[in-house]
Amino acid sequence: MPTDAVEQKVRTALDGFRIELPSWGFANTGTRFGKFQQAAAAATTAEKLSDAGQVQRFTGCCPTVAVHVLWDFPDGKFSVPEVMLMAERHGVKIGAINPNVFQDQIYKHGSLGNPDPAIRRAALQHILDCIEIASATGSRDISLWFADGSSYPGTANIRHRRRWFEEGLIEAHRNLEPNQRLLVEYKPFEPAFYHTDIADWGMSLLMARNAGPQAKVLVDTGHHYQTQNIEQIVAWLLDLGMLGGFHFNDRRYADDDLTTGSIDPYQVFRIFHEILHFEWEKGTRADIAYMIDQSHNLKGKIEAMIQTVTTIMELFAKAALVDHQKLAKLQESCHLVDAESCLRDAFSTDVRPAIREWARAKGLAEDPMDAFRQSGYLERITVQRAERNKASVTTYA
Ligand code: RM4
Ligand code: MN
Ligand code: MN
Repeated sequence: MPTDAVEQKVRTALDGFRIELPSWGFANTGTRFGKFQQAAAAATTAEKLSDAGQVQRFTGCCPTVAVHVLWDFPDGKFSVPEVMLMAERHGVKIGAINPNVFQDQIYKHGSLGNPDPAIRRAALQHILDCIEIASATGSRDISLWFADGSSYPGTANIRHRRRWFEEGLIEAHRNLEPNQRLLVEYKPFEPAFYHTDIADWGMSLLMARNAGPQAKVLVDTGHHYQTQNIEQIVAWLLDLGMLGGFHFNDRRYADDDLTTGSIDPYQVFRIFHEILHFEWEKGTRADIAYMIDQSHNLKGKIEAMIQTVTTIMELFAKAALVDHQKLAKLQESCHLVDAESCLRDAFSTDVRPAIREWARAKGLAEDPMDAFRQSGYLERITVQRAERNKASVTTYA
């Protein structure tokens, strides 16, 4: 493809591309064996939003930040004005609202799937509070992930729990404003190791369909068994009008929350390809919330996030280079080698010069990582936060 055609396609693709950052991706996290402290990690909502603002400043495509209510809104809905002000100060907006029905002691045996009706009600109440917070922040999506499940055979009534989930989600849906959505995430295991109440995309799909028309499925790329064909799930959900959003990350073994594209960039490309091919075929944009859900225990938080966004932009841009018309014809006539090559040609194209060109035209940094490193921000926050972070060492046991 001639350079100016590549530039043109990349420009159009990136102009309409937005991806949401996770507030929790800037805080100190770890494994179940302990946390490794980073001197520069964010500890407060203000710090998380400030760090997210840096990623937005240098990449230009992350204007919103997903938040976890218990971690980012210490006083629940009363924290909303303050958090919104902080976001504004740092050049970002509040995005998806994530309820937390997995951390409190009452959730030891589940939230909406708990056999105790009082605990089910408490979980539902928290979700309803989050819907209210979403209304106050102007957020469209309430993003639900449940840790519910059981770890030993025979210890839970799987059917009853399914029905309780259905009831809870229907009730949550009833409380949505017309423009809001419930996104239902699935995960095969962890923290439950025998059964998980919403374990795969089919279960999410059924739950979302039962809840109501504003409920959709959220695909976290790390929440699948090995070798599962994620782009097929994406294609099916698109075709059914049920794909609500993504949590991007990469994995090698389980829910590893590694940097997107670090293990298998071709898979991310294939996912974007399914979406862009669908959009080409329908002549309309798919209504999808692209979000990142990563946890960098060893890499510098802000640098890892810039690396992620840059990688995602590249893979999205590559997918935008696919010649859809040509591919559709090749698929129809079953020209297998040429159809596959049509994808591979786009994937093999170096889009980095075109992205630099796009950034220059937008007045953005051509090399976001380098610009961030030159800015002195990291040195500044390291000095400001180091002492405090050292004092908060946590261990596994
Ligand atoms: C879960 C899931 C959720 C995320 C939590 C912290 O594994 O991916 O989306 O909010 O982790
Ligand atoms: Mn997730
Ligand atoms: Mn996860």
